[in-house]
Amino acid sequence: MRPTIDSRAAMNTLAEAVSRRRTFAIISHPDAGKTTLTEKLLLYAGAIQLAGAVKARGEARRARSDWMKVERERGISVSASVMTFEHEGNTFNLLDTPGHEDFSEDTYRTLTAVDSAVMVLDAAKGIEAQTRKLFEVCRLRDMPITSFINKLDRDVRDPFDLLDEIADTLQLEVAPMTWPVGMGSSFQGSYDLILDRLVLVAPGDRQRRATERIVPGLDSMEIDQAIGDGPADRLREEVEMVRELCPPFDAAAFLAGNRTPVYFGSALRSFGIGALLDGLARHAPAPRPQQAAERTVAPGEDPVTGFVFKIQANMDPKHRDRIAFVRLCSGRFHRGIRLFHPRSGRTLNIHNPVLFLAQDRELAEEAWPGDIIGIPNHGNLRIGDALSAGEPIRFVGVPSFAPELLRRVRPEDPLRAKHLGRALLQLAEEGVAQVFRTREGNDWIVGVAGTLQFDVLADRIRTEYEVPVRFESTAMSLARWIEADDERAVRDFVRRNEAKIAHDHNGAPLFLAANRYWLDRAAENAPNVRFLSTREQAV
Ligand SMILES: Nc1nc2c(ncn2[C@@H]2O[C@H](COP(=O)(O)OP(=O)(O)OP(=O)(O)O)[C@@H](O)[C@H]2O)c(=O)[nH]1
Ligand SMILES: [Mg+2]
Repeated sequence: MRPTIDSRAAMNTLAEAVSRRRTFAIISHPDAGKTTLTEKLLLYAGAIQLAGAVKARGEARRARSDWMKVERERGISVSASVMTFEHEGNTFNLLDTPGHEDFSEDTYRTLTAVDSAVMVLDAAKGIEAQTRKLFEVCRLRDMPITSFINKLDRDVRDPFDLLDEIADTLQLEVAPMTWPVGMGSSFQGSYDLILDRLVLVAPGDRQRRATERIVPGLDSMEIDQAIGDGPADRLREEVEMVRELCPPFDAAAFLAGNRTPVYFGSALRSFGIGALLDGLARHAPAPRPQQAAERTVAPGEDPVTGFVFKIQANMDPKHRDRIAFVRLCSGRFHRGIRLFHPRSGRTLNIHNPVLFLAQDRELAEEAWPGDIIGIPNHGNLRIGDALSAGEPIRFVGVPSFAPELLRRVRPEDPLRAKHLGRALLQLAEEGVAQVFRTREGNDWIVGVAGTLQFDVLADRIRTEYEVPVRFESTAMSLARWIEADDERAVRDFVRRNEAKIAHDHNGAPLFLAANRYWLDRAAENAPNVRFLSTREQAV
């Protein structure tokens, strides 16, 4: 059938919408400045007028429900947040991730929903442990990385030194896009190596978008007048060196994940944000094809598909709702659409999807591939679930990791045991922690990657479900999902090890072991059974 004019026009809008979208995560070690940068990007794009607005909104929200107590007390992010904003005709979906390793599962899952990442470095510290780990996860996915070297308003390390460190420790080619002039109290701005012009920091209000002063060319005397003879000469020398030593930006090398464009700036002083945002608009990839178990899904396909990569309950205490964060992979999504949910075999009516704007949620009338939408639901959507126009599709790559720490959890008041069970299951579905029920004794065991997760969990169970809890140590320290080609092998293993078997919130069986020795012994005795430390969420 020849396409009609109408369907061709529709194709154009889909293709165009896809080409204008940039969906990226901001990643780094704790405290490098991700949340500050997020806020300044919103400020620069005009999505907010005053920095502090995102935090203020957070504060207002936190004041109502203190489940972000850990966040407030320690000044760290514990959960990824999504922000959608427009800038010069492009739609950006930004995901600010937590840097703390105890919350890294949330970050790993977030990385499955983006097409590229911005890696933030603290210029005084360079590549830190968690940045490196997150980078490795990106590399496994061949994800293009844009680097932002932050905190130039402080006395930091030599920029050449920092570039060397990125290149050496990450085996990544570095292509500086801007070059800083001075640092700390003598930080004056940066030279744009692509547009060949000097951009000067304007002293002014840190909370507003800074007005930048621009001096074109490297040879003009104007530069000497603007920053002084000494710094001007030094800049000319350094720019020459950079051009000799570093490869130029190359789109293909960037998209393959081999070369990173590097920007210098100060999120706190709102400097270097414009160059970064323009760079993302120009070079960061538009929504990429997504891998499903059955096939690869191209963003330009008409039927709508998407997958759930995050669940967050009780975002709005007034509504006690659960929001499934869905990354759209293909097609034009609209409010009221009916989507097939392969895991349950049911069709869902999506009548109140939301978009996450800087200061508010808004009903999503329409959304496109690459967009992140929120679907309020009562627990029928889970992490890893696919949605489609009818195809029984399963997207791959959203992982679950075996926990590092296990504790038994009990309610302070035994009469609240049932409530505790409900709370634990809901929070497990959200991915706040893993929750296991032992076959013998029906104990609740929670598993986490780091102890801070216990704090968040206890806080949320207490404030959102009104069940004060305590954690007790258990004799078990390792949990592994068990699987076999022949279901009977699993059933047989479960029967023989009844006392050491638990089930996760999806009902999948796990083997709990006191230590490595017992795990190895069990594995030797059951050669047909696989003991898995990660598990695909897609079911
Ligand atoms: N001097 C200076 N301080 C900055 C800059 N950017 C951020 N900071 C400060 O660094 C601290 C951490 O900033 P955040 O933006 O919360 O860091 P984060 O990376 O989001 O931290 P996590 O979410 O916990 O991983 C805060 O005190 C910021 O004010 C900067 O450019 N210069
Ligand atoms: Mg943060």
